[in-house]
Amino acid sequence: MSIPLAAAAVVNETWLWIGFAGMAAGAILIAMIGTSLPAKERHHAIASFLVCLIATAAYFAMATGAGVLESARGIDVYFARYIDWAFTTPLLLVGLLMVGLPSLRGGGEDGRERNALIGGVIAADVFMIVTGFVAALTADETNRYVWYGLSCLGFLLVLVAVWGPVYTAAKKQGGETKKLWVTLASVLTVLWFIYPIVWILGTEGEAVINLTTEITIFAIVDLLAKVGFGLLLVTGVKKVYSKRPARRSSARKSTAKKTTARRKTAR
Ligand code: RET
Repeated sequence: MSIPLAAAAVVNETWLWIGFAGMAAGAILIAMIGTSLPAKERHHAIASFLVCLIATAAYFAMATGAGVLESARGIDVYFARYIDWAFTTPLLLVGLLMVGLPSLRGGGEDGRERNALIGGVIAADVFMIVTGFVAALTADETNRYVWYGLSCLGFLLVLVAVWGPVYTAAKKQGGETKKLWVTLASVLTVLWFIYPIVWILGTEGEAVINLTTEITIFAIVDLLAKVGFGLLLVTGVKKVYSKRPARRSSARKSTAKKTTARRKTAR
């Protein structure tokens, strides 16, 4: 069934404004929950807040027409999405990795390995978004699918890292942390799979679904992947932290020891 053009434009704009309002509400809610998190864990709320803030701006740009361009193929490309995703997807992944990877004290070889893993995941993710954007702009069909394939490769690398070394680390942490990580990683994986599917079925790919359906699905999935995931993360971290027995970190203990020793020698 085809919708009259003017009516479709109204529906598109309405969904973009729903996206805008939902992201803004999510940002406020996450910031409020963030204030009740212990200082050590507050970075989760800050990252999730930023994810929603960036998306609020992207949806505002798309709803007002500033975030869309006409490609060489003559289709509307909502480029604001890709700018949004280039910043928000790494933030979401870092949130997941910060739950799964154990906190390190002292650094050393473990710290280098951990940094390389985080850097690698972010690089593969940004590669996925940038090549996806190039695919959207490419007029030649073969080339477009080459870019799409490259983007899917980036996505695969992200998933391999998440369900490989990060999962192994999360399992080692055990208990509530492991449970929270598995929930977050499963939600993220299922939701993220929807993006390349909608893309290929949508106007940038095979145009099996119309622009209105595409905008509607992206708005709903975006809200779930950003606000829903963010809420799951901050409330989950709050719960896990409140169950953890209070303990002084070994790093702080050793600093305290060094300070006492220094004070003694000074006397
Ligand atoms: C594209 C098209 C090319 C192939 C692939 C894609 C994957 C996109 C993903 C986006 C995730 C966005 C999120 C945003 C909100 O928080 C670029 C659509 C693989 C996975 C989670």
